[in-house]
Amino acid sequence: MAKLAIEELKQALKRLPDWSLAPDREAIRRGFKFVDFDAAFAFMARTALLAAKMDHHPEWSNVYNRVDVTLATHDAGGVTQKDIDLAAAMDGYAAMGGGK
Ligand code: H2B
Repeated sequence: MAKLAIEELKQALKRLPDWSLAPDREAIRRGFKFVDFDAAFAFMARTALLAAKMDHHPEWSNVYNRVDVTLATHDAGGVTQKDIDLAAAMDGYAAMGGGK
């Protein structure tokens, strides 16, 4: 899968307003905040099942109710449609779990 050109990426990010371009590398980022650890971890569990199915995996860290996510396609050295699709799915799971 080929990485998106910068203009394509900016276009795609218009539909993902809570995500931004990482300043330091070719990746997109979003921080999620949940009501507590259980909600954050439920979100991570849903995402993990999808990531396994997609064979596409987030870089993320969790501290209590926060989950910080970076998405990039390592094989392509940048952001691909897979990252955009995973970001959109994560937005959906977060909304479902009361995440912001
Ligand atoms: N996840 C992400 N985010 N980027 C990749 O390039 C990638 C991946 N490659 N998950 C996959 C696994 C690849 O290593 C396997 C062999 O399909």
